[in-house]
Amino acid sequence: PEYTIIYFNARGRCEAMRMLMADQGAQWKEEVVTSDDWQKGDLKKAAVYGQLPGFKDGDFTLYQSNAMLRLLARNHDLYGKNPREASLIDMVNDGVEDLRLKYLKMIYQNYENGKDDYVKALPTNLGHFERLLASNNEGKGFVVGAHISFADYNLVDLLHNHLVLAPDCLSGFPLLCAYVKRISSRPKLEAYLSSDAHKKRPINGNGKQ
Ligand code: GDS
Repeated sequence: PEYTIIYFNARGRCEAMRMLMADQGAQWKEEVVTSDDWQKGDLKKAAVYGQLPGFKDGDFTLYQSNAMLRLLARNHDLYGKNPREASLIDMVNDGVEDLRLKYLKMIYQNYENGKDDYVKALPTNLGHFERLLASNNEGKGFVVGAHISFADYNLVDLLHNHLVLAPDCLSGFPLLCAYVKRISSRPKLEAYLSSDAHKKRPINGNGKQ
């Protein structure tokens, strides 16, 4: 395989990369880190910011999940056709990151008491993405430009997680709803999403979803 993911047994911050690689026909291998391995401390010391995931492209090692997505985007031409498109793709991805952080905070720190309020705020948080989609090709294609980008994989992954958290969360958003179905049914991506590699891997490391 050309790539290696070093991470805990979770979809977490790596699933958008896995979706991208599967859809682009890239090969990767998984080095799964157990909490026992992590407790030993050596891997934490070796990680640039003391956290996982880590990622290898041949002999090149990288940390920070969004940097990994951008590396893959540069390697596979998934970063727009000019600087303006690239910047819009960054803008979408930063918005995905903002919502992912809120989601992770709720999942890891406040699931029991915070889930209801989190779900109530979703129409506001998801509405931004519905409008972004509407502003590009009437919402019929990708979030930016005429081709898929790394932000599409990241956004669709985040929406998949939200559909598990709150199955009706996209009911007021017809474009997002059709977009998730359209992207998820790209043949190589659909094959990955229906494989055990995806289905049997928990969404989050603490078992909440
Ligand atoms: N910005 C980094 C990236 O994008 O790569 C974030 C990386 C990160 O958070 N890694 C986590 C980690 O290595 C696993 S992702 N944790 C072990 C450690 O720190 O020693 N993170 C905030 C974020 O993603 O921005 C979290 O909320 C993570 N949660 C998500 S899992 C605690 C528990 O189980 O509650 N022991 C760990 C919670 C935790 O790390």
